[in-house]
Amino acid sequence: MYPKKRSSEKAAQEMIDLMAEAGQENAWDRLDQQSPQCGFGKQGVCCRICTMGPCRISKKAPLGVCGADADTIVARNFLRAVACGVSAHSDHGRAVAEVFIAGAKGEAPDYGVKDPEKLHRIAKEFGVETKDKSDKEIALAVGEIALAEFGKSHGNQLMVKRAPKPRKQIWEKTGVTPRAIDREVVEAMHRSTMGVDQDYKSLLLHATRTALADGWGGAMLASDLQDIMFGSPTPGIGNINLGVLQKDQVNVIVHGHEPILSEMIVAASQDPELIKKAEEVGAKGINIAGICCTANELLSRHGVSIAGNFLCQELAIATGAVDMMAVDVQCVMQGLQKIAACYHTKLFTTADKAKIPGVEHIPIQEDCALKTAKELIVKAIDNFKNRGEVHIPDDKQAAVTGFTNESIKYMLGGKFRASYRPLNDNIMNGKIRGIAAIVGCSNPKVPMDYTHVELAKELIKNNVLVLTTGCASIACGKQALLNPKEALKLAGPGLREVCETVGIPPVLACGSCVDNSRLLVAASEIVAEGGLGEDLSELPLAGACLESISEKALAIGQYFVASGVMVVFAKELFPYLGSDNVTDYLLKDIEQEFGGHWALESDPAKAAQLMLAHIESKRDALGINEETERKLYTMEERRSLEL
Ligand code: NFS
Ligand code: SF4
Repeated sequence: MYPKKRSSEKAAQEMIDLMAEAGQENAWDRLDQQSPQCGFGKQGVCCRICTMGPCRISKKAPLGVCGADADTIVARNFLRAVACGVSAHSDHGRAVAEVFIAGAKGEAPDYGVKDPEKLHRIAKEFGVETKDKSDKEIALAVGEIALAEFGKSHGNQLMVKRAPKPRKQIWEKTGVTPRAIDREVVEAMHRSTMGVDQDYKSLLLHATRTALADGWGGAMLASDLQDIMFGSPTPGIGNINLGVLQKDQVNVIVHGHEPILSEMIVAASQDPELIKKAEEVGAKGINIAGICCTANELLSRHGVSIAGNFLCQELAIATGAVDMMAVDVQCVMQGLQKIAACYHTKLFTTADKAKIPGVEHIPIQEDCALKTAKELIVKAIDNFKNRGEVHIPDDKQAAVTGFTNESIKYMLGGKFRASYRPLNDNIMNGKIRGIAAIVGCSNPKVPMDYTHVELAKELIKNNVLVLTTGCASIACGKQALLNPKEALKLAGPGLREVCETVGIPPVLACGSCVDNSRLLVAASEIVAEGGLGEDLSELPLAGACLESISEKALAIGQYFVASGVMVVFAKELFPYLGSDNVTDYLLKDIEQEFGGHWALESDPAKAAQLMLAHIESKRDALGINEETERKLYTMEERRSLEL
């Protein structure tokens, strides 16, 4: 079904070939060594949560030692994966909240308030008194409330208030309104230990609650606090792909997720003294580039180039041009240590939560973050002279990124009458059929970027506006889909007309994976704008993640489903199909409760058809298809009369 190559994109393929010639191993080679992979694991029917096991469910042995059946084991595995994904996003959110508070207290002098307007907006939302208070005082109050969301003993997630009323009622009725984030995760772990919750539906319902604590909690807080602290993204241009590495400059790569590190590295790289130092070693400057979500954060806030997405991390080092790579948390391959040792790249871990044996650890501490970032850059400069042979693929694409629920509104309606009205009108009149979210990673089981790009092309051709985040967004960027001039050529006439009028590409890069929560807020505001139903589940909206690696993707999928959205996932990358009951629930029955459901399809063309059919069915239900058809019919009539 997939094209038989490792990457659908030229630069990566070039580096993969080069690594093969040099005898260097990467994720694709290790996948080959791991193949064939365990069939029980692929079905989610392996349980090793107690020492009577590990138990593997088969026809011959349909029950674990404790008597647990496939339904329980698959549901428990699903719940645990969601809980891990939620923990990753939300612990990122917590780290941001802690630095935010330290900044407000003056204990982290390098972090401040860059978007006071948003600070005041969130303060109002949180019920924080702002009269006669300084921004720092307000930030402290906001930060304390945000931090409490992770572990408060009573009440529900505050951000849930942003959802449309019928949605909140559904969550109340089904008992899944998320409480403290930590509590949902702890309860997930408790329920899924040996001998606790053994009803697959009950387990899956808690997976929903846990996921909602992320989408409408931890991840949403992360995005909002980062906006206040580092500035809200606004649409701007940058470059994406390995070709952003510079032969004649000191190349520094920041890789991971939390802007707490990468923002400081960017600031440090602009220090005139360090630039001078770089020149002294024969470099023309200091070039910062990002990998993974931290890259999305930096491009959308500062126009900093993106070297690539998840599977590019080893390839970047193999160019021989990366003088230093600083990583923090999540999606960092341990394989980097080996490859960095083979080339000249200095690799550093910076988060105390994430260390790698054989890699020097230089923690970024909030009270002296900029100073540490400068030290890291000095190490890169000192390493410039150690470069061996350099091979940088000649590929990069200009990309417009930086779309948020706020900035899309501004683009549509202008700063003074920012509104989703024009978007709603164009969905209602059928120029735009609907909205699709394309999210996710890159996985060596799929030719890199292939599904994200093909799916996006198919959807925009059919007049669907695409919003994208994470590594999917970088994939689209590498293949010119975030470049308005190129991408609009591929868009259907209605979508093209609207995008040209507003001045946006047909694929909107909305940031990192925690920023998926921005899509929920945007969708809620589209509902509030009117004309497209009362709830998120009524919108002509669908989501897809056809290349994923991470439990985070599962958490995102589950909170989208629980928010009323259909989510298409690649069947091969969904290891929870070993129970018919769990499959039936996630693919069908869950829709009756939440209005959204999972769908499984690996082929991007077929996934696009599923999404288009879903979007049209929602349009039918809203009655907006009838109207456009009637109008067209009258036009035809008029024309025939004229003839
Ligand atoms: Ni999302 Fe970001 Fe990329 Fe996947 Fe990893 S970087 S949080 S998990 S691989 S999109
Ligand atoms: Fe086996 Fe049950 Fe223990 Fe799981 S909990 S390992 S199924 S005995």
